[in-house]
Amino acid sequence: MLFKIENYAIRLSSRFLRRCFSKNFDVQPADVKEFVSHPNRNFLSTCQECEKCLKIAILGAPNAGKSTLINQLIKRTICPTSSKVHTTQAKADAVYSEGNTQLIFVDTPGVVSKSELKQYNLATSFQKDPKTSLQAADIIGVIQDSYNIFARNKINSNILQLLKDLDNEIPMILIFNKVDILKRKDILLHLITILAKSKNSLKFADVFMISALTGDGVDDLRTYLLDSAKPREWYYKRHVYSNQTCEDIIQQTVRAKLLDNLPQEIPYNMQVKLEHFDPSPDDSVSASVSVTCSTKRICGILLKFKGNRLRNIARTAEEELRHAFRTSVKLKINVQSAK
Ligand SMILES: Nc1nc2c(ncn2[C@@H]2O[C@H](COP(=O)(O)OP(=O)(O)OP(=O)(O)O)[C@@H](O)[C@H]2O)c(=O)[nH]1
Ligand SMILES: [Mg+2]
Repeated sequence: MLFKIENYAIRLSSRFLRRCFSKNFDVQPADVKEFVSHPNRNFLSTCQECEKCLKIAILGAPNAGKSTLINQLIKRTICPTSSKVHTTQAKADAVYSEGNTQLIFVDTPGVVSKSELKQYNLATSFQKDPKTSLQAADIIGVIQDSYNIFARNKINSNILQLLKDLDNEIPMILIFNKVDILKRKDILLHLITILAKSKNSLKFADVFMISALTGDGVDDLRTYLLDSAKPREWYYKRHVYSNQTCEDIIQQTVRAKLLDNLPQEIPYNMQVKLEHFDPSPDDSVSASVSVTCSTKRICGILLKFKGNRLRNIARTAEEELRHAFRTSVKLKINVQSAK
């Protein structure tokens, strides 16, 4: 039965994703390479004349606001965000196409050290993916949380190490985020001096001060990146916004909202799985997701306040998915206990 449901979900998902996402799209990543190396003549001449592309790897400490910024830049809530650390678990491409230019943002998990990886029992992607995201990047955006008094005065040592290990020199920009909650804006000038203008600082091509939450400064950053794009064939088709499947996006969004709404470590141990995904002919989507808690007591915490907590999680996830897919989304969350 479960197998049937999964197959059904995947079959429907591929139909829906044909519009928005690359993974189940008729051009698979492997095919894209083929397409690039053996393009038809018309396509090649059009591309070579006018298409531009830029791949931007976004690096930052956990919770710096990387995913929130990418969502603002691409104008869709594709990347999961929450107030807790380690929301993004693996790298993912988020794509923005405007006119003849395509920007590919690589969202990455917050950079961690080997000991943190072990201590918090994190997947190996937390260490591997920030590094691999740099391999094909044209530019690196380092995000600094300007509100975090413990971290804002220096570039995270794990990031420094990653940048030091790079074989090629890749242009970098420094992005100070969360300026909306900074009471004293003059602190930013001090931060720029010590992080970008001192003798020992990294060489940043430019510095931006933004609020990924309110969108302040994000348009300028997007324009800068559009202007920096290089004449090159696009990697994704115009209507593709992500290399993730719809299934991934729904699961990650629900997990992020669990992180937002449940106390402490509890949500990190929950398993989220898409059970059913049904796009209607009118383009609206209904989906159901199961959340498996380790014990009945944990289920009780999720169902607290007469189910209002769970309803709130479903409603906020629905809103984000609506913004991601640009269509009406109905989401049902089923809670079950592993024991
Ligand atoms: N006030 C304020 N909050 C922000 C801003 N940008 C992000 N946040 C909040 O910071 C928290 C973390 O944002 P994320 O985008 O999930 O951060 P991240 O760097 O992707 O985090 P990880 O994936 O866990 O490494 C969320 O609660 C966001 O709403 C900002 O500009 N201002
Ligand atoms: Mg993130």
